[in-house]
Amino acid sequence: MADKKSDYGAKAIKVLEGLEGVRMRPAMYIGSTSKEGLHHLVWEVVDNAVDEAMAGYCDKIFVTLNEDGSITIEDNGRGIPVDKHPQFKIPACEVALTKLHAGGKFDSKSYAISGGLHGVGVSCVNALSEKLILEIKRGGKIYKQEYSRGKPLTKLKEVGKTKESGTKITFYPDPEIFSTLVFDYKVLETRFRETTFLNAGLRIFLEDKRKDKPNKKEEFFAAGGLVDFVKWLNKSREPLHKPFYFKREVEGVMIEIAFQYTSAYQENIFGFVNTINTVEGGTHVTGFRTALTRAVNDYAKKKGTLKSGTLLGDDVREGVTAVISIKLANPQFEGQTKTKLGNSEIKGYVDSACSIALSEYLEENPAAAKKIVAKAMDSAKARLAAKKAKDLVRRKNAFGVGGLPGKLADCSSKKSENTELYIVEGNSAGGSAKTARNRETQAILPLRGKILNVEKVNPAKALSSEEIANLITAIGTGVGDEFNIDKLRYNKIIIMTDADVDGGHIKTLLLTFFYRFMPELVEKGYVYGAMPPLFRVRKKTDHYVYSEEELKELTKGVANPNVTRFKGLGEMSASQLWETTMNPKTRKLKKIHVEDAVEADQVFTMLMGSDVAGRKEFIAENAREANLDV
Ligand code: 0RA
Repeated sequence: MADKKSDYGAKAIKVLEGLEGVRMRPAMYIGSTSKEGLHHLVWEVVDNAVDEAMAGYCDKIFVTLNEDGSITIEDNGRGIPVDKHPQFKIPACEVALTKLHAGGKFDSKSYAISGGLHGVGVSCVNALSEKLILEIKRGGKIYKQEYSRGKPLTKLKEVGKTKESGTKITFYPDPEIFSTLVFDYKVLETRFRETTFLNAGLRIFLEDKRKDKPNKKEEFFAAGGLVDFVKWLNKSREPLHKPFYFKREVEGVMIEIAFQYTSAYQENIFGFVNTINTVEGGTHVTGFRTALTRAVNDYAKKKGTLKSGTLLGDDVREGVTAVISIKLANPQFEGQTKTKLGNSEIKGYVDSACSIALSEYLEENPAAAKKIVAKAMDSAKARLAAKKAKDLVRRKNAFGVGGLPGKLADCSSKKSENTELYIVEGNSAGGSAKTARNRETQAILPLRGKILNVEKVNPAKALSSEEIANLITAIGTGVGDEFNIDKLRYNKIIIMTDADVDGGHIKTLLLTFFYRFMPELVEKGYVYGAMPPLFRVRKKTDHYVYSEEELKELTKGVANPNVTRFKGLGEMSASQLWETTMNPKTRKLKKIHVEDAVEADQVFTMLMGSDVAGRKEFIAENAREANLDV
């Protein structure tokens, strides 16, 4: 009797481990049930097609956002096998779609994506779809099968003949599971561009056919793979040489690297493992950094350019844009967002392969090598100057109360959980904000006009600017290698500028500063944009209005609406400013996200760098959102 019971228990657990488990705890499989999780479904299917491309059987993937809100992913690979599965006695494709972890892994594809949240299989997509339609072209025939919430609605049927092969999956994400069902074209676009850069020769076609969205169609294709990737990343920068590229296999690990130095002052290194963007870095990135520092130092010493001392890693990486893409069978992902490669052997593999390739490259390309060394030596000089400037900042600040800038009206609370720093455009608005604020929790730092564009000057110059020094001391964390999040003096940093072009520009300058000098603040969600109202509409009571659409809505059918347009923060009284923009109970704040490091880097370089034409186009395209949505 007891035995029977435990038998039953084991069976029950088996069932729970199936697709029921995926529907019960979707976040465990796809990370979340919000926008990110929704897009994860797409990555799951597309990654399977990309695996097929990596194995050499597929060169086209079509992704279509359909009129009815569903999405179709079609590839010209071999097609998921349809023959009877020996164990389950149903077609192999049905196993792939209904059994957990059975998806895409029949044969041992050496680099199949298998780490972190990825590689949970198409069965998860099926489980979390209200409806899914599978179409396979294989062996001269076309097959079709429909599913709902992971269960087959029909048997796999033969529906026609064909000379082609491939897999087509259309799915409707389940409204019972997801808080949003709307795919974001931009998110898909960014990802697919990246995917084609990482898989030279693969074409991805993206089309938006949805009724309420602008119709769009794009083809992503990079014949030059990683070389095209660094060129694209540098399109708003001034390159110093032709991109370097190499590809080598070490102990079964495919290592592929491209880089190009530019006249910029930042380093931009992007790591990928099995085409997954490793935002937190890892052993592959460390291996490259080590090799680059050593190779440049060795070369500079050998040629007699560097007579004494050593160039630091920071010096050598100034202005470099690099993409490191490795493919391996068993990646171990670590870190807060599971985007850091942990495999310890990889550091050595990448380091030794790179060291040889880099030394060869420098020897064979003396013109490029000379520029790279000169850049690193300039950076070392600037670093020493910056150290002096930082010391100066420290001394300057010693004159303020408690080492804080004189212009800062600090809050009285020392508990950082609920304190806020308002960075305010203009001294007059700063004055109103000081009157309006809650003195206990809200600190005000007024800015005199525009801050320096940190994208266009070297770090030493940026740090010697008084406005920037004030910002750094008020925030408390320090910058660069001295940055320490534990020293952050406020729980929110709020940028409050006028809702006009100048205000937008100041906001972008500030965001550039944060992104380049204190990226962790943006990544961890400490930085916000204040949302001052655009209009006041006087009816029985006063209404504050934050957009043109809202204004239309509110004044619809009113003969002579009483509307005041706020041109700037300075036009509001202290009490209006409090009510509309500063009172935590009634204000609107917009959190600044760094959605994707690659995307953010592009936006910042374009907005703040020297590519004027690109900037104009971007601003025209993105209008008001441009300054907020980065
Ligand atoms: C298992 C085995 C084979 C291909 C696939 C799965 C496959 C899965 C997906 C998912 C989307 N597109 C796909 N394309 C292929 C290889 C079968 C063979 O040996 O012919």
